[in-house]
Amino acid sequence: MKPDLFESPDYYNIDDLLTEEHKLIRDAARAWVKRDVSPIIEQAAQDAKFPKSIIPGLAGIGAFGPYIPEEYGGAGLDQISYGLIMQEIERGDSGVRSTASVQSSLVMYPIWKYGNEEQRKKYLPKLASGEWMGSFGLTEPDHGSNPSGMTTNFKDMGDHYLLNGAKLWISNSPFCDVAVVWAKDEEGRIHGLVVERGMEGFSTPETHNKWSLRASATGELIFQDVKVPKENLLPNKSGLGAPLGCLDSARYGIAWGVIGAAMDCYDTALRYSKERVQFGRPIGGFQLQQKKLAEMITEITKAQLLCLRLGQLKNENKATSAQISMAKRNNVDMALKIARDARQMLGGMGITGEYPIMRHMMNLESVVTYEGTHDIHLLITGLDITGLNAFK
Ligand code: TGC
Ligand code: FAD
Repeated sequence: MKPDLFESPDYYNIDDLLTEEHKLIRDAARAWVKRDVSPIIEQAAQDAKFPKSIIPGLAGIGAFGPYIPEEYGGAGLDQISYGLIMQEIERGDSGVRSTASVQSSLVMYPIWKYGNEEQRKKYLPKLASGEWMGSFGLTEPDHGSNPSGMTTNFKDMGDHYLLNGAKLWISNSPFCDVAVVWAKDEEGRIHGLVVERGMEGFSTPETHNKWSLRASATGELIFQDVKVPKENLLPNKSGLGAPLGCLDSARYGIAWGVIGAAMDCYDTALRYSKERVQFGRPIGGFQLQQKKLAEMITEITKAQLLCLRLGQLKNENKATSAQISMAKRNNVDMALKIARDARQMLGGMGITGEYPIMRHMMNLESVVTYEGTHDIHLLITGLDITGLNAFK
């Protein structure tokens, strides 16, 4: 792969709206991605291997639990810092951001919010340091967009719970040490349970042959009569709103993250357009190429402003689930369209691993599907503005 020459676009001087702390955190994450992710990520994606060597570095930039309080090992940062870290990581690769999103928003967040003090102390510091890695099991083979239909279940056996079922499409599953698993009790109410690697009957087979998120490990979580200690049930929230609350946090991070992927595609295409000569001129001088670049920077700028405002609302605890959903949908769609246009601008070179664009484009095909598909998010906005439920 070519050297990482990334220069971040900031067409509306949005940096002026960030604090010095935000910029320091963002720049540290950016420098780490340039140094430790860019040189290895193309090969990791080609080999379809999650590069475990970067786990300590992710912990070092505060990517595991950016907003979790410091007393539990988190970085204790605000929501805009969290977003900026996700942006920088996804500028490197959506799969690496996935690993950080799952660890922070889908594993640490529910333990912090729905767990008791013992559970927080047991799990959060090890997850923050990357000593333990986590996964989040909501989706099942027959229940993706409709998680309320899940069949994974547990029975109260007196001194423990007996867990049965299966989860599919689970990021980090093949190497996770702990999994936050959503399952129904005997009354059909959904609860979160922390399942640990090594528990008998718990297995995590990897899903192979993905064309997308190849540098992220995806797999199943299978539970066959797993005896889960009673102290592993998250006691402070149950019902579908519990896992959906975690998704709010992860979707927010994705809305920021994909700006990073879009910026990398735009920056690469802009540089290429000034260097690549056809018909005796740099292709960047042709109107059709300029139209693509002009639209890209416009959409990136709009996405940056959307996220900044959403971050302010999150910091004030005022962001609604529907607002977060809109930002996830809009920004992923924006990034995917930019990746497709940028790839075309590089002609044949655009399909190679010499440049990051095709990898970003393929990754974004997963990002537009997970954490709620594009269409599901359209329906969330539709319900919010009309009051009429078009899901069912
Ligand atoms: P519905 O009846 O609307 O809601 C059930 C209860 O949940 C509450 N609620 C929420 N709470 C918090 N945050 C949200 N975003 C919430 N949305 C709804 C709701 O108020 C209600 O509470 P209560 O107290 O009245 O019971 O539920 P529904 O069954 O109609 O489903 C709604 C729907 C379709 C929007 C939802 O299920 C959905 O979002 N589906 C998409 C599924 C999804 O996003 N799955 C993601 C799996 S995890 C993943 O993809 C990780 S990828 C990670 C990576 O690698 O980065
Ligand atoms: P389906 O729900 O079967 O949807 C198929 C199509 O039907 C979609 O286009 C959808 O928009 C449409 N559709 C569904 N319902 C409606 C409706 N009511 N109206 C209109 N259209 C509808 N899940 C986890 O729990 N944890 C993870 O860590 C995780 N990581 C993932 C990593 C990857 C790489 C991928 C690809 C997925 C991951 N997922 C994870 C699962 C992801 O959240 C689901 O794939 C997603 O929610 C969609 O579910 P599905 O694939 O079953 O599609």
